[in-house]
Amino acid sequence: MELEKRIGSTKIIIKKGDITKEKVDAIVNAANSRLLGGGGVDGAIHRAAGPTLLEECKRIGWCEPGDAVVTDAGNLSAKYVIHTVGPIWRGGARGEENTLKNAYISSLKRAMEKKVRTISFPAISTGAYGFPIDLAAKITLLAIKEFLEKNPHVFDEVRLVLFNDKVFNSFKEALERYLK
Ligand code: AR6
Repeated sequence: MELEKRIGSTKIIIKKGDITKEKVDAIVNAANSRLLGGGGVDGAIHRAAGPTLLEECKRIGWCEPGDAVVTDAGNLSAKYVIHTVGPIWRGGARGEENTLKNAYISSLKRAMEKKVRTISFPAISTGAYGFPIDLAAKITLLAIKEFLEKNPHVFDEVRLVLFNDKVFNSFKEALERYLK
C-alpha cells in the first residue's frame, strides 16, 4: 500500500516496506552518535550495504543528535546513505521534538548538497529510541513540509518507508491531517 501527496513539484510517499530494498538516490539511516551500527534499521542497512559502510562511518567517527552525515552505500542500490541520529525519548521535556525535526531537516540538507532527487526515510526514533509514534509522524511530516515549501524544486520524491502496520497507520493519519 502506497499513499501520495504533493508539495510543489515533490511527491511525498508513505509506504510499508523494508528501506534496504528502495531504489532511490539516497536512503536515510536511523543511527546512533557513535556510527558503529546497531539493531533495527541501522543493522539492516549495514548488513545489506556490506563492510565498506562501517569503515566509512568509523572514519567520520561521530554524529550529534539532530545532525546528519553522508557515506556511499556499498552494495545497496542507492548511491548514498545519510546517517542521522534522532533523539532518545526521555519524556518530552528535553528538546526531543526539536531534535527529531532537526534530524529530518539535516538529512534533507545533506541530500540537497549531493544533488539527490529521490530519498527514502525510515521513521526515525520510533523503535529502540522510544519516541511516541503519533507525535513522531506529525513532527516528521511537518518538518518535510517546511523544508519543501522553502525548497520547492529540489526533490522529485521524498519517501517514508514504514516497517509495520502500527507505524504506517500513524503516518497515514498524519498525512491526511497535516498535508491536506
Ligand atoms: N526498513 C524500514 N524501517 C525499519 C526497518 C527496515 N529494514 N527495520 C526497522 N525499521 P530503530 P531508532 C523501523 O530502532 O528508534 C539502532 O540500534 C522500526 O520499526 O531502527 O531511531 C541504532 O544503532 C522503527 O519504526 O531506530 C540506534 O542505537 C524505525 O525503523 C537506535 O537503534 C526506527 O527504529 C536508534 O533507534
